[in-house]
Amino acid sequence: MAGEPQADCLFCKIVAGEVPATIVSETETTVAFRDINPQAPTHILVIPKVHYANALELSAAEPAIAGDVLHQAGLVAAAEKVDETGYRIVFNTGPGAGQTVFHAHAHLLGGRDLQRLV
Ligand code: IU
Repeated sequence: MAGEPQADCLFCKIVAGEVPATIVSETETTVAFRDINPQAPTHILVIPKVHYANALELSAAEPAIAGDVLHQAGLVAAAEKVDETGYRIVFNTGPGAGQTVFHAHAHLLGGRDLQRLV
């Protein structure tokens, strides 16, 4: 069923505590943890506890939870003190954009000079 945990999903396993992760925050609807292959001094993934393949599917089915992910990313940015210098929130969507884990997630990147993308 939509939103239910998927047996073969790494991030569902992190939500369930079956795979270890360095968790920096947890709410009723979200978990935030450090990326194992950080691309910046602060590189944190904020994910919904429910399973949707990408941010668009999440926002279509559960707009309030999509908002929670974004809100939580901002709170984590402030906790990491990257809000003063600036940070980037990225939702890779689809293999062509580099998405490798098909459970919606926001990358929060900060702590270094971030090249302008657009
Ligand atoms: P992507 O947008 O789907 O490519 O992001 C997936 C991220 O998940 C990527 O940056 C990985 O380094 C990260 N990750 C992780 O934090 N822990 C893991 O066990 C695995 C991937 I596998």
